[in-house]
Amino acid sequence: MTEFFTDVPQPVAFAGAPDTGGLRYQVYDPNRVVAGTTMAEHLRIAVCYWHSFHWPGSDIFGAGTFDRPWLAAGLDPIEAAMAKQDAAFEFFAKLGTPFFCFHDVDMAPEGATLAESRRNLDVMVERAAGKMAETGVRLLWGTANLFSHPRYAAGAATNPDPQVFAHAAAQVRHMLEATHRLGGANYVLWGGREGYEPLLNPRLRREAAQLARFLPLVAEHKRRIGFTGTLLLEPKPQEPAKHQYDYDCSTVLGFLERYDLADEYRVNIEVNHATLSGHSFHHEVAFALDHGLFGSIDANRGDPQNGWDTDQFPNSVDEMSLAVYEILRGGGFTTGGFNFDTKLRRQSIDRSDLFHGHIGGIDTLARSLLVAAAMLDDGTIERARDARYAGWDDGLGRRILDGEVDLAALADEAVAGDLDPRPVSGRQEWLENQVNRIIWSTPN
Ligand code: XLS
Ligand code: NI
Ligand code: NI
Repeated sequence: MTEFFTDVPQPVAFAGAPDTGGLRYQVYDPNRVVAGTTMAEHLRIAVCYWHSFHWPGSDIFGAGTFDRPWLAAGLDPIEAAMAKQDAAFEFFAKLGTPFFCFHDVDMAPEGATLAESRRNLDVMVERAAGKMAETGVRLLWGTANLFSHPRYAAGAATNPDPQVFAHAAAQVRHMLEATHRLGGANYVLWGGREGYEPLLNPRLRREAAQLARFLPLVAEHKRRIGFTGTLLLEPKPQEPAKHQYDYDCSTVLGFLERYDLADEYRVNIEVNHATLSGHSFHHEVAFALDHGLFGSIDANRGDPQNGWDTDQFPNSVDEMSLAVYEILRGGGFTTGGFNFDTKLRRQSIDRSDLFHGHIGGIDTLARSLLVAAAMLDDGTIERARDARYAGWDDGLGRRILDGEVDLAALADEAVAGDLDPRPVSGRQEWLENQVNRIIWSTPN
C-alpha cells in the first residue's frame, strides 16, 4: 500500500504526549478522564468519507482543486475506490479518531444496474472490514445517498414515481445490511430531496404518506436482520430542496408522532442545518434531549454572513460548550457521537490541511467538553433552572399538573385568593456571565 499523506509521516500526538516534532493536539487526549469517562468515550469522534475523500474541491463555479488522485477520470472504478479506501484508513489511523461514517456511493462505485452497484458495495465493504480490523477504527454510521443521482431529483421516498421509491428501498436495504455487517452503531437517513421547490406540482399530503410508509419499512428491515444500531433522521430546512420535510427537530418530532414512529427514530443534528433553520445548534440539541429525540451530531459550522451549508470545521468553544453541556446533562451519547461532516475550503490544497481542519475541530470539542463538565460541576445553571420552576414542585403547581383542578375551580381559587403574581427576572445577562466565568476559568 502506498502512503498518501506523506507530509504527515507519523500519527498526530495527543495532548500531553512527548513532543516528537510532528502534528499534535493541544487539548484532545482520548484517554484523559473527564467527569468519570474518557474523552474518547464522551466525544466518539468520526471522520466522514464523503467531504474528505470523495469530494474533489469543486463548487458550482469551478472544478475540483484538491489533490485526490483516485478521483481522476479514466481509472478503473474499483481500483480507484481501493486507493481511496487506503488513503481514508491511513488518515483515520494517523489522526487517531475511533470512528468513520460513509454513504454507499462514497465507498463503492455505482454500477450500471442496481445488482452491479450492490456487488461493488459488497467488495468494498468486505475490504473495509479488513481495514477496520487492522486499524481498530469503527463505524459510527452508514447511509445511502438518495440525492445525487438524477433519478432522485424529485425525491426518493417522496418521488411521484413509485419505481424511484423502490429504487431507494433497494439502496437503503443494501446499505443497512452493509452497516450491520460492519458493526455500525447507527444508520442515518438524510432527505435532502425529500421536499419540493415550486408549489405548483407537489401533492403535499401524498408525499407525507409516502415518507410515512418508507420509514417503517426501514425499521422493520432493521429488526429482521438483527441490526441493533439506532435509526437517525437528519433534519435540514432547505438545500438542495427549497422546502424540506425534515425542517428541524421539532418538525421531525411532529411527523414521527403523527405516524406513530417516535420509538423507531432519533435525530442526527447538524450544526449548520440548525443554524439554517433559524435556530441555534444549542437550541436543537436542548430540544432533542428534552423530547427523547437526541441521537447523534454532525459537527461543523456555517458562515454567519451567508445562507448555505458551508460545512466549515467547528472552532468556537463558546458556542460548542453550550451544546456539549446539554449533552452531558442529558447523560451523554449512547450510540451517537460527533461526526465531522466538514469540508476544507477550496484553497486548502495541501494534504496536511485535512489534518489541520480535523485537529482544530477536535480540540474545540475537547475544550468544550472540559468547559461543559465544569459547568455541570459548578451547578449554577441547573440551580437557577430549578429555582425558576420551584412553584410547580408542590402546592398549586403540583395540583394543576396532577389534574386535580378544572378551569372553573382554578379560576375560583385565583379570584378567592386574590392572586397577583409578580414578574421575576429571567437574569439572562447574569446567566451569560456565569457561563463566561466558567469558560474563562477552566484550565486545559
Ligand atoms: C448534507 C448532509 C449529509 C448527511 C449525510 O447536508 O449533512 O452530508 O449528513 O447524507
Ligand atoms: Ni450531515
Ligand atoms: Ni449538511
